[in-house]
Amino acid sequence: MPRPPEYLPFDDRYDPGEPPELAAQRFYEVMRRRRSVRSFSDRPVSRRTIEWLVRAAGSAPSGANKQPWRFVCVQDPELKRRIRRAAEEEERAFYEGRATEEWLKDLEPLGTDPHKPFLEVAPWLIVVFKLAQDDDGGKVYYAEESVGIATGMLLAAAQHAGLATLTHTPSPMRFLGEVLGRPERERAWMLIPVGYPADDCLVPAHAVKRKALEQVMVVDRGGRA
Ligand code: IYR
Repeated sequence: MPRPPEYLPFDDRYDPGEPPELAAQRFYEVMRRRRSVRSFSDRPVSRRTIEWLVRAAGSAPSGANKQPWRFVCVQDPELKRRIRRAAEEEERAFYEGRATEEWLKDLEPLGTDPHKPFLEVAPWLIVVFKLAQDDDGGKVYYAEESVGIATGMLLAAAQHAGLATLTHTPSPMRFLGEVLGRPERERAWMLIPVGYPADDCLVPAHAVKRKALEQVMVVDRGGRA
């Protein structure tokens, strides 16, 4: 016989202390100022800070609450050097042939290239892994969606703390599991440098543009034509 689930009263509710319309706007005002940064300062960020970011990410919802993620936080200069070297090798192959013409054209306004010095300069690299299997060998569900949500929450937590991030996806990313000695069931999913932007940090104007609300939001008209 299946055991009935245990339930708890939901009494630790978050109250923003202001109407939702204001709270939602204030959050937007924080998030809209997030930029993907490719020029980092070497200003340190405490391990405690990174722990809070990972706690925030780990509070994400996930399929059957399996929490199919691992956040490997790298600060060791030698590991960062090895990650940079391997990432740049993949990126060279990408820019020099693997990428389609169309892809390269789409990247032009961002000004990206195979050089990734930020992988050594940023004080932390958070390598997000997706678990293909739970740590106990059990199944995971909607792992892609779950890791995506958790990573989005990590980015939001960093922004809220005044820290810059980059959603970096060197492809293929297999080398990350190898360099970091992770088990086979952990699949490298995203590489996120975390730190402060360099004083002279520039961001591509193209990346600042966002679609208008009307382009991304559709509200039903209550069945009226
Ligand atoms: N991974 C490469 C290329 C790249 C791809 C996309 I899609 C971007 O939005 C940005 C860059 C690189 O990091 O340079």
